[in-house]
Amino acid sequence: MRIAITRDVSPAIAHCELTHIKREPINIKTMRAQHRSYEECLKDIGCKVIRLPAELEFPDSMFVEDTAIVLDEIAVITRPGAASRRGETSSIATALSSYRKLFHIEAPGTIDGGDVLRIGKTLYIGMSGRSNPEGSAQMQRVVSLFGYQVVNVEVTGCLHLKSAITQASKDSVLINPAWVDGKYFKDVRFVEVDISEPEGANGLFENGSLLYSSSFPKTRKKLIAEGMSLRTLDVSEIAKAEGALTCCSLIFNDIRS
Ligand code: CIR
Repeated sequence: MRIAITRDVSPAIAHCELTHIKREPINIKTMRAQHRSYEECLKDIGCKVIRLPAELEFPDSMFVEDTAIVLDEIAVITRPGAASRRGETSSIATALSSYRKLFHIEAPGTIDGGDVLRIGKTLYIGMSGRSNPEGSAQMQRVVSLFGYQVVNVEVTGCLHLKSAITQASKDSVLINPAWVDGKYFKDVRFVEVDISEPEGANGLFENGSLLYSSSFPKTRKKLIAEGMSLRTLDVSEIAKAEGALTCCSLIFNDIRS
């Protein structure tokens, strides 16, 4: 069984962090409806969704991906790069503690989960404005105990590594080569975003399906032509908070069952 932890939209979402986009009014009802459809889609493809309650004091707390890296063996609770987001991790640690033994990234290390792309036993970690070499070194010390290797990846022009590259199928990745160099990634096939859709590299590959945003129709066409099995979602309101598909969940195996 696959578990997907999500968190309800914070009533304070209007005060979210923004780095690469301009602030626009967010319609919280629309955002919540898009978030519900996202959760429904996860259920449809076989996940058990556990929605944590909204956190008023943490505007960005719906973006649970950034707070932990969950592997089959352990979970690493991150120390998010944005100071406003550090308090989000304690309720996530509580939620994960019944599923995994926990490790923690400590100061001065920082890691956002959005910077960690796992492919097999390799964790690619984006050296973005949010994750630093000290955080990555701490991650390496922990995960190497379980046979994983860590590769630091340079990213430019976007928030996180997974703004620039995500898994699109078992053997392929969707990439915006303007934001990350493909040279780091071994044994994968590359599908490039359409040049007019630079923000289109974040898809969520889960249980054989690729959840993908309706905001990037040209890239979507390419993915369909490549034979991907797509589930298209409107996440345009979530994008106003600089969030995308992977950010809204933490998905892992329930190894207790
Ligand atoms: C932030 O800047 O932290 C949020 N407004 C967006 C976080 C998106 N998270 C992700 O891509 N993993």
